[in-house]
Amino acid sequence: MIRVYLGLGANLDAPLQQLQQAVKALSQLPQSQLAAVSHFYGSKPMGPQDQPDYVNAVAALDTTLAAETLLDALQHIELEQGRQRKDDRWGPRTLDLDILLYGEEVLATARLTVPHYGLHQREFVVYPLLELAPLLQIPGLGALAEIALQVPRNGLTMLTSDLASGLAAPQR
Ligand code: A4P
Ligand code: MG
Repeated sequence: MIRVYLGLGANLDAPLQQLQQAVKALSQLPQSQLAAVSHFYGSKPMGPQDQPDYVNAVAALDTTLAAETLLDALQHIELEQGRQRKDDRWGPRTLDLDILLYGEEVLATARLTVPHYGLHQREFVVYPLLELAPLLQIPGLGALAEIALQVPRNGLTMLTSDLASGLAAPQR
């Protein structure tokens, strides 16, 4: 089994529910066991500011799927949840699933850059990941806890389950 960390993000069509549904889909992946999911966090959009705030989380998955097979499965989940790939970089989306880390491997293929290129600069990745793995070492970058010292929180808020259920409540 390889320990993989995945970044989850959504900012369209009830993002909290998108993340909840994604967690369920991850728990059903073949050859895999969902080991842990961080709290959900509210975060300000990186990139274009004229888009809604995001909900982000990080999941730990133990798997025997090859990295590109896992990527296929993640992209399938994104599409199932209504993701439309557009050209606008960093634009809004119903669901984004990124492979942050695949064991200790460093991958640079046409389809995969692992560790994920933005991992160490994004508060919405660093802090949820720190929650799951405070002692984690990032290949090529060093201790996650040290990296976090350099990353401002930028308004990142942990969504408590009360708040989360409030936000997820259907509109009346
Ligand atoms: N790809 C390469 N490496 C990886 C990897 N480690 N994991 C390739 C997943 N995919 C990887 O991805 C484009 C291609 O990247 C894939 O086909 C895969 O082969 P995509 O999901 O179609 O495109 P994208 O996600 O729009 O592009 P990008 O540059 O990955 O966007 P980001 O970096 O994910 O940013 N603000 C907040 N607060 N929270 C967010 O989650 N997310 C984004 C998207 C913008 N602003 C955000 C957030
Ligand atoms: Mg992506």
